[in-house]
Amino acid sequence: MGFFDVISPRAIATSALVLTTFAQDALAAPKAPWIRPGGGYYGKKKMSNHIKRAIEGNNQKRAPETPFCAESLTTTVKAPKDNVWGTLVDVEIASVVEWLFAQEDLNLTITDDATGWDNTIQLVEAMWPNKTDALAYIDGTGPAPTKYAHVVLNNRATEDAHYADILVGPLPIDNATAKWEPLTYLHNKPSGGKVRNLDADNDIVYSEWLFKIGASVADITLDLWNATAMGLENDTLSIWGIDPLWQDDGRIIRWDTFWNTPTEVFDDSTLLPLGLYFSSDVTGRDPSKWKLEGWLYNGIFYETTEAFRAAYWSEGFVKHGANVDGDWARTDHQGEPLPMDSAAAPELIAPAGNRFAVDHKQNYVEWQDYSFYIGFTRDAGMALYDIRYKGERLIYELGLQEALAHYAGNDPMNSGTAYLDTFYGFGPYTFELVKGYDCPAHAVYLNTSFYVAETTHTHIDSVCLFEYVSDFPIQRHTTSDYVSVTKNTYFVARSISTIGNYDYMFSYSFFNDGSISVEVRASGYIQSAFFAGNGDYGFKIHDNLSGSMHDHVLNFKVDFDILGTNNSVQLMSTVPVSKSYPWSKGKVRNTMALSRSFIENEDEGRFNWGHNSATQVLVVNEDELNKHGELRGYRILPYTGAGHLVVENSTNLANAANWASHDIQITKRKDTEYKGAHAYNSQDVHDPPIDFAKFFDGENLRKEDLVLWLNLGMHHIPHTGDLPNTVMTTAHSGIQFMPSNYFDGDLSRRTVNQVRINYENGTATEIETFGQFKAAEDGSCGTCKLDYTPADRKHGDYHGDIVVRKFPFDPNNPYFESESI
Ligand SMILES: *[C@@H]1O[C@H](CO)[C@@H](O)[C@H](O)[C@H]1NC(C)=O
Ligand SMILES: *[C@@H]1O[C@H](CO)[C@@H](O)[C@H](O)[C@H]1NC(C)=O
Ligand SMILES: *[C@@H]1O[C@H](CO)[C@@H](O)[C@H](O)[C@H]1NC(C)=O
Ligand SMILES: *[C@@H]1O[C@H](CO)[C@@H](O)[C@H](O)[C@H]1NC(C)=O
Ligand SMILES: *[C@@H]1O[C@H](CO)[C@@H](O)[C@H](O)[C@H]1NC(C)=O
Ligand SMILES: *[C@@H]1O[C@H](CO)[C@@H](O)[C@H](O)[C@H]1NC(C)=O
Ligand SMILES: *[C@@H]1O[C@H](CO)[C@@H](O)[C@H](O)[C@H]1NC(C)=O
Ligand SMILES: *[C@@H]1O[C@H](CO)[C@@H](O)[C@H](O)[C@H]1NC(C)=O
Ligand SMILES: *[C@@H]1O[C@H](CO)[C@@H](O)[C@H](O)[C@H]1NC(C)=O
Ligand SMILES: *[C@@H]1O[C@H](CO)[C@@H](O)[C@H](O)[C@H]1NC(C)=O
Ligand SMILES: [Cu+2]
Repeated sequence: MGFFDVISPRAIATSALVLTTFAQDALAAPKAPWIRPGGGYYGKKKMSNHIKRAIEGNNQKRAPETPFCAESLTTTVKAPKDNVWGTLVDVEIASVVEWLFAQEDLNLTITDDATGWDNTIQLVEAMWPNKTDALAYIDGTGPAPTKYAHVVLNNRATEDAHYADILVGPLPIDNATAKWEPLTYLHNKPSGGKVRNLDADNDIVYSEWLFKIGASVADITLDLWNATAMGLENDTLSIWGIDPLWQDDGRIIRWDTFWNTPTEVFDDSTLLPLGLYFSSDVTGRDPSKWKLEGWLYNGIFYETTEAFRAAYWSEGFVKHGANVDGDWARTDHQGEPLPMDSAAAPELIAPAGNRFAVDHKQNYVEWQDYSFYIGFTRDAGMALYDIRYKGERLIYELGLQEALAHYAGNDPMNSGTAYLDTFYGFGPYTFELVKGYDCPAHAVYLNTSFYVAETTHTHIDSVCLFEYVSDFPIQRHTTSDYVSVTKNTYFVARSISTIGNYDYMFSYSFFNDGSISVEVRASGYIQSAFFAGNGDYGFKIHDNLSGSMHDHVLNFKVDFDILGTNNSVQLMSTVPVSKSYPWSKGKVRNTMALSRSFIENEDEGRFNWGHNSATQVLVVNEDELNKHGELRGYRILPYTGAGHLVVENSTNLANAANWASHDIQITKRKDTEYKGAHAYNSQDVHDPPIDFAKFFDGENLRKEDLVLWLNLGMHHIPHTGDLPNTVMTTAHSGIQFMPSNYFDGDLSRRTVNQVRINYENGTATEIETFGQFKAAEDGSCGTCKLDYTPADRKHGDYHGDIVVRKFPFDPNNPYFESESI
């Protein structure tokens, strides 16, 4: 533990007197050639009375006296209602699993004992309530919604292997009343809640297929790379390929390729493609009927292994070099240390402790005037519910629906890759956060958990909640008499999911002006391509390596409730006009004006950000005007770049990701259209369980409960700077929701974390701090000790997953085991 003296706020206030001397010099210096009308810079105006009154008013509303030093704030709170979007508790999961195994008609086998021809339980989690029931409960007019479990069965004891979505309940389980039924209403095709499983034989696909093929060309792989992929201990190649599998003409076709394997702990195999591809028809569940369909090397396709081998060993065959592991692919520190870099770097501290409250049991958060609940699912990870400002709901639900990474290339591997990541699930890969790196060390951390194979895994400290002060003020203004400036303190809820090679960071931020942002950043290893002939699809970024171009598109559901559920979307554009006015002396003036319209129905409900950012997208309540007669609402705008999928009518995806085609899509909210995508859409791309396009059937969107489906994304063309890892500074996309005539003025005036300094003749004559240093002024806590330990000294607490067995239920013997993909 290191104890450092922190200069007292009071001392800061005093030293401001000194500092203004320098400020005055700076102010005296510039002589702008023109003066903007309305600017107070050169006009020695006196402070207006209304500003004075506002300041006096603020002084009267000073917070009650609180000691300034740490650990004085109440950081727990009781949620007003139980979190109806929360997870099931251990005993609930255990009872559901026990009950499921007792149902003979389900014919279930314990996962550990199961072969590829047994039915198993894939998932047990809380079923979300329908919105009307949830609203009745949280708004105080109805009972808590009846609890059910959402269960997914992996039914593989059949030729037609499939996943089955079922509902089990009510909870708590009572043998007399519990039942299961297919969960059909979320699928928008007649499916009985079932989705075919193309992955059913994953337990034998290597032993019975891929390694046999690897062995069949061992002479070639040894000659090319002095290595094999045949299921042996000494293999140093791996084989894997496209996702989703090709699903055309009733056949299921794989394309796979060879990769070098890392020689150290670093996960860089996706940087080591080798440029040899093969295709197989794996239709049906009998590997003896699967068929190798050909080889591709250096742009030449060979229909059989014999043809490929003959060509390979013939004279003049062109062989390319390999991509080989090395320091270039490893993320550890390399190169000359940076100047002064080993000295302690700046760090944000929370000297008074955290200034927000959490109900840890209900995952409910209050920060300043905001409150919300946190939900968590296997498919999409963290989501926020019932986001309120001063008790008034702004958003019912805000959460990720699906994330797509769509590649392209001159080879079938890259051309055929279009990951739909909820198949793998964001929940299971929401790993423990690293304190002081992923989030500030002083953040509040929450656990998340998910079901897998009759256990629940808990990721300790995998969601973080923290307040931060940005490096820029939210407000400022200077005149020749005073300067006024307000800190930009904001609140963040964050989690990170590592899906295979890629790490997605999700940040939901709440600001003092009433705005909210949703941001995604990405890091981790790119999935790269072999360089040969790939110039139109990426940069050459290493010896034999192409940074394979791809689009990331991440869809978020935002169910706004602006002053109730009857909402509309208004478009307001700044447009050029040529117009004459009574005062324009008969001349037409080329100028601009506003043009307004409403999105009337779902036929108009899919569109992109307007040209030149000139169109505002406003979610409004047409029946709620402010006192000036304007519609109260929230504006939706891109924050740091947002985008949709460039590929049109993707051959890989068919109908599996119809949500990716536009920036903004608006539907009438329905219980049957709860999710924009199904986690198993990749299993049946032509006729997926949830085809988003089917949501659009012309329904009215004026004064309705609306859902906005918003895409964040990046057109990612990896360059040398993506080696060894993509960096979050630039792999970044965000969207903002900002109040538009929703509040009477700028809400950030309510923070006392601002200062006004009046000055005259080289001296600060008045320093108004609005009560923020009250305790210090009393002398109760002039200097406070900061309990500060650099985060790096605490990493010994990093755990990985805690696992608790659910069948048989064994809550007292947790163990550690982490899995990644
Ligand atoms: C139940 O599953 C087993 C495999 O676990 C399978 O052999 C059997 O045929 C299945 N029974 C029925 C009725 O489907
Ligand atoms: C419910 O049924 C299961 C299986 O038949 C049994 O093990 C369990 O004890 C029963 N539970 C109750 C509360 O009756
Ligand atoms: C080929 O690999 C083997 C086993 O990994 C190794 O012993 C041998 O040195 C390698 N040969 C060459 C030419 O790199
Ligand atoms: C791997 O081991 C097998 C024996 O298990 C041997 O035949 C083969 O040559 C080895 N391969 C390499 C690349 O060293
Ligand atoms: C997270 O899990 C750990 C280990 O089970 C436990 O000690 C801790 O109390 C949990 N945290 C919360 C906020 O529930
Ligand atoms: C491919 O990589 C090898 C080393 O593995 C190198 O010798 C060769 O020059 C590279 N070829 C190209 C075209 O970059
Ligand atoms: C919402 O609109 C419906 C008719 O479209 C109306 O019946 C209902 O009263 C409205 N709700 C509110 C809160 O205004
Ligand atoms: C999408 O592409 C497929 C195959 O090329 C074609 O059959 C289908 O008509 C296309 N659909 C649209 C909407 O363009
Ligand atoms: C939720 O809504 C769906 C679709 O209308 C309906 O089928 C289902 O029964 C509802 N669930 C509950 C618990 O009422
Ligand atoms: C500032 O200087 C002016 C002119 O010298 C003088 O009239 C005024 O009283 C001074 N103000 C203060 C606060 O000293
Ligand atoms: Cu990328």
